[in-house]
Amino acid sequence: MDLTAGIASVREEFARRLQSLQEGDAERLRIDFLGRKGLVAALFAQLGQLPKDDRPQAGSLLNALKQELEEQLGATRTGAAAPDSAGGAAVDVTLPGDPVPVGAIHPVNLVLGQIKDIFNRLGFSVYYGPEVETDFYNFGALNFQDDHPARDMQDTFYTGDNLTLRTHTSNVQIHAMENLKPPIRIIAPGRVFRNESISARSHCQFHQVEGLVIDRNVSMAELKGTLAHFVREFFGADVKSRFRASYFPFTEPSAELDIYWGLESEADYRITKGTGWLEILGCGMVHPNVLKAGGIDPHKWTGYAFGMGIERTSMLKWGVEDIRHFFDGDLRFLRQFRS
Ligand code: 2NM
Repeated sequence: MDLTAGIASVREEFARRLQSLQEGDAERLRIDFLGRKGLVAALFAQLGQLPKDDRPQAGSLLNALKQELEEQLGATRTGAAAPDSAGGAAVDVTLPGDPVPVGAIHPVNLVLGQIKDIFNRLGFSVYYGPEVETDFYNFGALNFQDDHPARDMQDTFYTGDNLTLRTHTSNVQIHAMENLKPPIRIIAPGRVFRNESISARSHCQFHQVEGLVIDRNVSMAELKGTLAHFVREFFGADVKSRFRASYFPFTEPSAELDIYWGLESEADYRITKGTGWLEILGCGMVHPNVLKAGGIDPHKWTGYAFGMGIERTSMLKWGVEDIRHFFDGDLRFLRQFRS
């Protein structure tokens, strides 16, 4: 038989079989045409009977046929063949695809982004430090006395002899004092850890952002102006705020900033303990001992610092009632922050 006619008839036969292909029959079809004793192999066997000069061209025609049939079979297997050429087993490629779930920025990062923006506009840059920290950077340099209760195992996670999971981001400020030359204006965001039992109000991990300014003649007045500006930007221009004297080991004098929350609902009474005021952040003038520990001369430079909890701030901003939501990874919670 003429080889060209043979090729045409095999191709025709293959198309006919493909047309009426039933699910699961593709392998039979492959064996019949492309198997070791299949129709294509039979055509290859005829090559030897051709005149020598005709063999190369006939060979390449056969190779092309083999490749063509393989491709068509491959297409039916992946289901990509159009329905009219592949029969019942094909997939309707015109159907819409499966939806791809779209994520959302975590509310901790959302609030942190807003805080960074506000302080960036005031000339602060962002500075990071380690979450596992030595006693010196987490406590000693921050003017915590050796018998301070925060150093107790009850309150702090120890990971080694002299190593803690940091209990605040204030360790970053000491690194910044050591590594940068004043004037310094930084905010330090990050994860912190406390050995507390987990409840709606407290968690063993949360996030803080702290700030540090060191310059010549920095005053409490500048601290108050900066933080009053911050709360107006963050909570709205008409927010009422007040400074209240407080105590921290690393600052002197120290203060806390409250915003007026209002006393309209029963929940307002509960979260403000009946006062209408809510504590937002702690702050103060950096203690001379802390400047010295960071290698800065307290006779030449003064500074102020502040710190706030990010989850706590987010809970106030959005009325989240349980801090555990931030760490559960529950999409029903997280999707509410999709912008
Ligand atoms: C706060 C409240 C008050 C603070 C102080 C320092 C440092 F290292 F500069 F002394 N960093 N952060 C500070 C002061 C933090 O958080 C409630």
